[in-house]
Amino acid sequence: MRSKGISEDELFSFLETVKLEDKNHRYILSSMCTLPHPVAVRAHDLFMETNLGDPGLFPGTASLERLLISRLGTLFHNPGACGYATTGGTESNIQALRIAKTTAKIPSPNVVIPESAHFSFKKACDMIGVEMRAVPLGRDYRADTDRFMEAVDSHTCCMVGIAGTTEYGMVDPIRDLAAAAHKEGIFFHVDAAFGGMVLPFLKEAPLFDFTLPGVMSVAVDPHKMGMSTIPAGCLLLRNEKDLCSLSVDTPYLTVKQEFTLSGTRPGGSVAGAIAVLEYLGHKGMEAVVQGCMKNTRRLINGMESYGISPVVTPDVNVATFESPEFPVPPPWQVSYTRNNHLRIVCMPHVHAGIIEAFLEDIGDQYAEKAD
Ligand code: 0PR
Repeated sequence: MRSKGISEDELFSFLETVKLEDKNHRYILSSMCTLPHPVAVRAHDLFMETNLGDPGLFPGTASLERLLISRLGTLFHNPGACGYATTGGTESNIQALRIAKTTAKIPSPNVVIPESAHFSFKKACDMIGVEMRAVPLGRDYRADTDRFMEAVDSHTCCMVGIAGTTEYGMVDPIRDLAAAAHKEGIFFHVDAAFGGMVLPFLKEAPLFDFTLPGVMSVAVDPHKMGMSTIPAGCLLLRNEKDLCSLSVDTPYLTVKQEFTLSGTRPGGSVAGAIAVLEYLGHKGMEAVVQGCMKNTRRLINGMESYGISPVVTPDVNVATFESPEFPVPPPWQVSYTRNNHLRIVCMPHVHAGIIEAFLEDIGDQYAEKAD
């Protein structure tokens, strides 16, 4: 550490220079995060110092967390759902698996997930000491229910379905998986970290939420399509007793028990998340999400016109393509899936003008290759 501090001017000149090294959002086509909505930034700023880890000190902020859970529970057809704001999909998935393991009380438990599941499930299974069984997908890049059930046995404490896969933007057959889990009496968790803020705003979307009796928990991330500040995830549970199965005693705090993974927890990003929902309402979210889907379709059509085929027709705004024969020119930031497919996420910051600029650059590469 410096023995004597530097001036504020010097400090911020240093910070601004460093920030210039970061990629510009104009060119970021690979991220499931986006520029936060201005009302999220303002709300985050207002609640900057609050700590939901000691909610008795911040009852106002704690009421915003309850409002966020209640709004999302209602959106997912269970106004009575309980839950809390996590740091994101990773924490929500870890906690869902902990709940499943704790409540099942099965010796040598395993968790069955589709191969498309986010790597956070690997971390979760490592941490809680359960066997992870990853089941190969069907040809449509969705979980194959029959194969899935072949991996399930009397030691299975949890089955997982993904509503909006990270790599291909697909929704698993959640209805079938949830029904099978229900029949077997197995805890079923839906990872809707991405799709949870997309599917409710589409005209024809597959069912993925508490409408299905087998669905016991849902992970959804306001810091992805919810345009909040980071970190803002939510874990929702059908039954309060499941969440309470994680409770530990916190004798010297303003509340005597907590079930969260983190201790100190930001109130700022929770305020940011609820601010966006209240400000935009269902209609505003619909406009944002449908705009992203329109841009996804335009991108797919545009790429096809250069002979670059889509791998699938995605259920959410993630487009994947057979790898083109030419490189995607910098400074565009794209990503590649484990199968080496080009992947582009059409987040709200990737607006129509950006898609056109990208397609124009791809068109130039295509023309060069043809020469
Ligand atoms: N579940 C799903 C379906 C996800 O897509 C992700 C993250 C998670 C869980 C984990 O969420 P957290 O990262 O919030 O814990 N999906 C993105 C990914 O891994 C996260 C991301 C976002 C990565 C922005 C890069 C980036 O620039 O691709």
